[in-house]
Amino acid sequence: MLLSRNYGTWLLLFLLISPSFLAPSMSQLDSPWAAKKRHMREKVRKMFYHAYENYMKHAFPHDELKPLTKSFTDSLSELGNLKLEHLPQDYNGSALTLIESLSSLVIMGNNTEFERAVIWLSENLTFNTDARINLFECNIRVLGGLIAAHILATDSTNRLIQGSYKNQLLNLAEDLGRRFLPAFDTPTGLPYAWINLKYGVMENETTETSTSGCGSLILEMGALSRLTGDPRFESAALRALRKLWSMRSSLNLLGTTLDVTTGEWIEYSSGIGAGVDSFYEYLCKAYILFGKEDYWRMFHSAYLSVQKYFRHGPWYHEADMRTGKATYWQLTSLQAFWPGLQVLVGDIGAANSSHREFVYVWEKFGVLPERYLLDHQMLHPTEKYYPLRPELAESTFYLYQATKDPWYIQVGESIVNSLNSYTKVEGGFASVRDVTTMQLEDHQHSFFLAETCKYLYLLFDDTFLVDRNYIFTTEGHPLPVLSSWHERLPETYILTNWTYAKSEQQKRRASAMSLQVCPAIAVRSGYGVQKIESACHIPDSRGDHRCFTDEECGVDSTTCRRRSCSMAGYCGLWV
Ligand code: DMJ
Repeated sequence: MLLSRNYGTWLLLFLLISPSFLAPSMSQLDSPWAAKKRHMREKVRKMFYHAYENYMKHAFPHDELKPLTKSFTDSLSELGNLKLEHLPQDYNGSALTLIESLSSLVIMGNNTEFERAVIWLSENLTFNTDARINLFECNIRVLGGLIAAHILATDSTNRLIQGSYKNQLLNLAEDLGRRFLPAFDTPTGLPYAWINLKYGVMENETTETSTSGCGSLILEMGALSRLTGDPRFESAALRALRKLWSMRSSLNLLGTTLDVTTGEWIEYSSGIGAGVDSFYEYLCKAYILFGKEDYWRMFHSAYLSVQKYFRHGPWYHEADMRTGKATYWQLTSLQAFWPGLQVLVGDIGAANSSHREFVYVWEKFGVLPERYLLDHQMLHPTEKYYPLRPELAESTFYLYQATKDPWYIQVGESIVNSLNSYTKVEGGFASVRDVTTMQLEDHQHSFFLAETCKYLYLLFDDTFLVDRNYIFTTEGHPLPVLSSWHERLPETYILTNWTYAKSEQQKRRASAMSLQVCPAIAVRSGYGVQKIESACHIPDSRGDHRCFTDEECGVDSTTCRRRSCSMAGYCGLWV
């Protein structure tokens, strides 16, 4: 393991930031795909402004737009599906969609509008409000949005504001971060899911939270500490993350919901989707952003367990954290971020096959339904909606960056066309209530501007990333990878075991990470031959490999193929 533990991530990071990887060559510019990309980029730009301008006209400074009735909703306080009881009469919202749009404006080159927005927020935004907000949602959307915008505003290469900007967004972020801190005051250090911005944790507040709710705070809070010099934000988030990790099972699996006062699990079943998704994402990205070995170790063990216990071919089901036994066979729209994360660690083969399954379901329905029952091959009866989620566009962007395979451009085009045909209305873009009828719902979520449009735009035009080194938070807000934020640099680079990704021009070295996780291989190192654990390996039920049915056979560790039971009653790769 010691051999190439940092290798995949750093290699991909190198590839993602390398100018030759990003900058289009002349022949690329001349290719038919270049024209297609320019055309699609303009289509996405129009989509973004249609959503943005309608928000500014009908909903700003409230949180989100209701595109069918051209009105607004102050949804920040209701995010996480709980209703707010404490919204003051004069509450005007938090301009959530504007904050979420800031980095997208810069990526699309609209510095003037960005500057206008920064000035407005500097003069008008306040968090001293009697509003009960969801910590996770407020962290990824508001804190993340402000921090990313502050960094963009102070980055001289953007030629933004400069003179007139006096760190107002950072001051707002710091104020918000301070209001988060009382949530962490629990016996376990795991934060409450809900907090009142003005009064802190409320009486009789629920003690239930989710794994992603308390385990995906480290990027924003860590960045806030690095920017302000106040270590309290990063330590609170890190303490919670460590506590959460200590609650893993012997299989290195976590559940979905837990109690922050007792540190006991409430829901033992989990997968890679709702309630857990960004926990995995933040372990990996925290390692990239802060360079701490701890994050990598946690991520690596967690990733192997996901591949081992949740993966079934290209699909990911849920499993009980205690036994590893499958619980729910469901594909959810949120899971579609996973191939993007796999690209970051270099497991491109696995990313590609799972991405294809999500594309298949997207094409089947025209958009991605919230929940699809894999065992019954049917939609979940009550979760037939598509709220303009970004995850498939996000993974498509990562896979295109890594492979330059034009097929991903076609996938992006199909996503754009579906969004325009099914969800565009005069007053913006509306969520789909039921993917079987394409009946719409009166809500344009802020992540449509923060993520969906941004990833689609970057898929067709990555100019913003050229010569830059950013990672994106789970809400699509860019944070720069700075050596000054790293405690130390990666230890080893191993120049063996390359895998190759398809490209327009030439084979490009992608990563050896996929060889580390699947299949099992033997690697020579200074310490002799090491066997690398296979993530796909599932042993046969019996040690002597005897069987009566295929179900008693496992998955071969080297080829990752399912073994079957022969006529003579032995498990093997018989077909
Ligand atoms: C976004 O708010 C974030 O990506 C979050 O992590 C989960 N997904 C939603 C959008 O689908």
